[in-house]
Amino acid sequence: MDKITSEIMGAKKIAIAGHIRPDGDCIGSCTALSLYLNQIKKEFKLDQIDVYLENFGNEYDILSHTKEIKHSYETDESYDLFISLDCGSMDRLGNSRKFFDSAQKTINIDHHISNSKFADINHVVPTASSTCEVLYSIMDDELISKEIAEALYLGIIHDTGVFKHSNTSEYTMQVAGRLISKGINFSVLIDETFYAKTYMQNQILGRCLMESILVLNKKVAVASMNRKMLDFYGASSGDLDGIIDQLRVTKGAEVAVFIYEIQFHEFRVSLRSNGAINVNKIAVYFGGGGHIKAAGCTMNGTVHDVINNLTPHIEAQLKELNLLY
Ligand SMILES: [Mn+2]
Repeated sequence: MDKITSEIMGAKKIAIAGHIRPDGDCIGSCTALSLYLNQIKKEFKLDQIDVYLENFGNEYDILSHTKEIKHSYETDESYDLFISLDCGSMDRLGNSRKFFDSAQKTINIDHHISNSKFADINHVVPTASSTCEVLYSIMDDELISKEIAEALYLGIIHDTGVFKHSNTSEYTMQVAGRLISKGINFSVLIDETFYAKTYMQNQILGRCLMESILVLNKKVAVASMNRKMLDFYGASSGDLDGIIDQLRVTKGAEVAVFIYEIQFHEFRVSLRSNGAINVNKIAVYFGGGGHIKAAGCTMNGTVHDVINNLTPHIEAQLKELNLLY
């Protein structure tokens, strides 16, 4: 912890970035840290704090200062310090990788069990629900404003599925309690960023569920979206949030699989487990990663290739646990 503080103290220009296709925890943690650093800017003699993230949905504009997040990477800026948040590996930094490469020092703050500890200083807490929870634990509670609390709370609710997933700990709830004490409107944050769906998002959810299939003795629920369908709806990755969660609660299913085509014959694969199956192991095998119950990877081929390549790995674990028949 002291290391992180001393690196921040020694830096003038700081870049903050998260993973590609940013989610709530990624956006929340980047926003919270930049607000926090701005708060201590004078005292720490920081000159410039820039946040870089790929485009994300406007539901996150409910947070303060998301408008100041940079989405363009075409700049010659280089930084004294680069802080990576919620990102398990260097390649998941996407376009902000160049700022990582050119920075004097790098810090990696995360909670993914698969984190490859790619920075100079790595603070990875796999038991934490979210990167926002990790950030809270290293921040001075007294310096956490209402705006910072909103950003941290948003990240926690997104990664815990509103305190539903098993990554929610006693500490998570204590942190959430502290954040609530800052006067945030948590009901609005939860509804508008987590549950609210556009008509198009609802249509896609409905279609994915309608066309989903059960395989491996109904233990695995699978849904997919190809490029043509995504283009038809004008959907981006953020419009697909929640589909995997609905698949996971299919009665009898141990694993949920949701795949969508990023570009021709290249699929983003999301995996969720109800506890018995370690989906991180499967995602890591295919070059991805995440958590035991929630992981993802990128795979190539047709939809059928992807499913056919994936299922033997789920089958093997189901067999090992005598869960298949
Ligand atoms: Mn996260």
